[in-house]
Amino acid sequence: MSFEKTILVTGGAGFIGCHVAKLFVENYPNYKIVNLDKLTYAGNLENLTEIEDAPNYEFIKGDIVDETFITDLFEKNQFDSVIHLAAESHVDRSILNPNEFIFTNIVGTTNLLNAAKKLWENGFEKKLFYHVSTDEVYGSLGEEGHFVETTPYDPKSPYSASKASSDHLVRAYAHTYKLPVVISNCSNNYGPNQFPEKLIPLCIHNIKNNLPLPIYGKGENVRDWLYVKDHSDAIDVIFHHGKTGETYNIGGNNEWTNIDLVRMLCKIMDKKLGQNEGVSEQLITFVKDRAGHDLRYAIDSSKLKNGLGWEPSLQFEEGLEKTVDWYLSNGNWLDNVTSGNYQKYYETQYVQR
Ligand code: NAD
Ligand code: TDX
Repeated sequence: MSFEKTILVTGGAGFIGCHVAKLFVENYPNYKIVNLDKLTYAGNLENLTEIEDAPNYEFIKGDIVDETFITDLFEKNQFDSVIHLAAESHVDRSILNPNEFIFTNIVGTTNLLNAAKKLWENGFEKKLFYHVSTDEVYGSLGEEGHFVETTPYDPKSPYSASKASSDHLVRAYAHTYKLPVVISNCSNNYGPNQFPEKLIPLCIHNIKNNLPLPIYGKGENVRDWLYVKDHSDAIDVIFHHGKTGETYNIGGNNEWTNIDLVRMLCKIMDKKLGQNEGVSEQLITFVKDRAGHDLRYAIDSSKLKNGLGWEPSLQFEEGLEKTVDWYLSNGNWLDNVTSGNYQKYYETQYVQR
């Protein structure tokens, strides 16, 4: 079977990556999608059952930090494009153990850049290295203002510093070697398949199991939330219509303090679990703040909206209900990912506070 393009998706067994992989496999049967993932604690092949037998899909287990493996993989597969999502992605883990973030997010990204540069050395026509990044590279906002694409970088956590570093490397390869790249910086995602270490799925899991809902500090920190399928749609639009060399901010225009968000989630959970309103809220527990906790993120995505016509499609409450429905009807998924080392990680977390 011959394909119009062969695209490497990295981190396609993770939360956002699995939605991107499914979107591309299902919507573009003329593209071959190769999903490369190390299957860390955050990677899960159960996220990909819908496409595992698709004729235009292949999964490869591997580590982007392994330079020789990556160089060989590019030579063997002759990729036309890369959509790079593989990363260590959880801020709290980066505070506990920064080194993994440096290896995967910085060294791993550089290995991919080098392999793409080598493979495409005879011409960059129709080639693209798409780097998926985060709004956290811009640092933390006060009460007012939004991040725009020209906001100076000011990362504050080991995670965001590693992502900022990878963004700089991608831009440096574009500038120095003319590698065709595009970068998007997105706000907080939520939705099906997110590992229950991040705020929303952690609270869903804990309410289900009658466990405390840990709110860092006073719960006044603000995040801008976007449904994961809206993010994958934005990636599709930018991949196909974005201007090479550009950066696009992606956001939900949907700011919530953590405490207000968790209260809304508690109401939805009470309704879905058929219990009296107020039952889940009793689990809210204020705990020691995250070290260096960024106060507020808010994204201005008007460049993407005005230039490429993308907008978020879901209202937050609707998206949260869909998310809760997914977790409640995928109890096995949740049980599987919370077995093994999950409990051990949370014990370490709680001791720290
Ligand atoms: P995730 O942690 O759910 O998934 C990361 C995936 O990368 C996993 O499948 C993991 O196995 C894989 N991986 C990790 N190290 C690897 C390595 N060395 N080699 C190969 N694969 C490896 O992350 P996510 O939330 O889906 O985030 C995906 C990307 O989007 C990341 O680059 C992240 O920085 C970015 N991002 C995330 C958010 C968010 O809210 N989650 C927001 C903006 C940007
Ligand atoms: O138990 C918790 N209690 C709590 O109050 C957890 C896990 C989080 N929080 C707070 C910290 C943040 O202010 O909730 C907010 C959201 O936290 P996370 O879900 O850990 O996300 P955040 O740190 O904002 O980073 C996320 O968005 C940007 C992703 O994890 C990153 O990968 C992405 O780049």
